[in-house]
Amino acid sequence: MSPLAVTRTLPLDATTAALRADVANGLTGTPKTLPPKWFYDARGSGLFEDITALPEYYPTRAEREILIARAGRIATLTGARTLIELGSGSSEKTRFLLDALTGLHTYVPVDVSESALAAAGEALLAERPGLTVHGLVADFQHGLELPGTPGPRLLAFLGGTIGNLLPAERSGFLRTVRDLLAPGDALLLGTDLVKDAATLVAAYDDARGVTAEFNKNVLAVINRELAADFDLAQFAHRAVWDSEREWIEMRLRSLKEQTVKIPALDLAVHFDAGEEVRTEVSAKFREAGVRTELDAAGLELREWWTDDAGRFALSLAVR
Ligand code: AVJ
Repeated sequence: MSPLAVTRTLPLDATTAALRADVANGLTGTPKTLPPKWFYDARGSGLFEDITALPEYYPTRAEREILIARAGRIATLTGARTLIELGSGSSEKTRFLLDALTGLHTYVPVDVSESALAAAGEALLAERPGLTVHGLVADFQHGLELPGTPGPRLLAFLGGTIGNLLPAERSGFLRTVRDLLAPGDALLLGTDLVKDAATLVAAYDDARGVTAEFNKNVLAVINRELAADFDLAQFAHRAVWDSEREWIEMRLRSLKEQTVKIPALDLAVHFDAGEEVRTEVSAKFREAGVRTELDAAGLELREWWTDDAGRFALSLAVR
């Protein structure tokens, strides 16, 4: 078995520097915000895995249903020799693609979570000893440098994670993707779809409170990395559907007036009672919107597949 290669494009101290900058900017602005990528330390990645099994959180199951139904078609249409997966997480759903892509030479999982990458990479190598696996610990929002791998390449961005980007970030991201693709390469994009508010809110505010724990985990990450003193019990989880912008917002609401110290930033952050920090935007899509956004980035939508219940979509686009 070939060893698992993992490349960190950002050194560890750059990750900490990015966290420091995000926390300093996000908690001194109005309204307060924190970027969702900081949920995913080892505990947060584990909590997200738990979320995907919750009865209320349908996106993972819906996307799996589409992948199972369409993997063969995706393999035929793309003939991919390299699969690049952004935000690969546990790579669980990727199995269906990997099994269908019979000509595959290299798999490049890209994730901010080194723990998730290493575990997934090792498991895959054990199952597919012939496959070259080259993990990248990277933040794909800040430019991607991919290893030279054989084409045609299929770049997969699953789970609906593109919805975590704000509209301006999304268009920048899609342009970056377009620039990474050569003619003949393809993008496989997972998007959660607009649906009734009750279903959406329940998916982000589950009865067992796993999503609440996941949301509060960002405070635990800041406590650990920046020596802050957030009391997680003094913040409440909220999930709000914004019907204008068609996105879910996760927020943390301060349960009392309080001041939190963040010594590593030489910062004291004041919270009014009831003040909210936006910790995640999760945009929901429609076919016309996805087509328009791809088009604006120089990508052409070729296939649009949904699950039977029409909750989630996979798009196949080419340059
Ligand atoms: C994995 C980023 C797509 O936005 O639905 C799950 C993360 N947040 N529950 C999403 C998430 C709250 C998830 N993504």
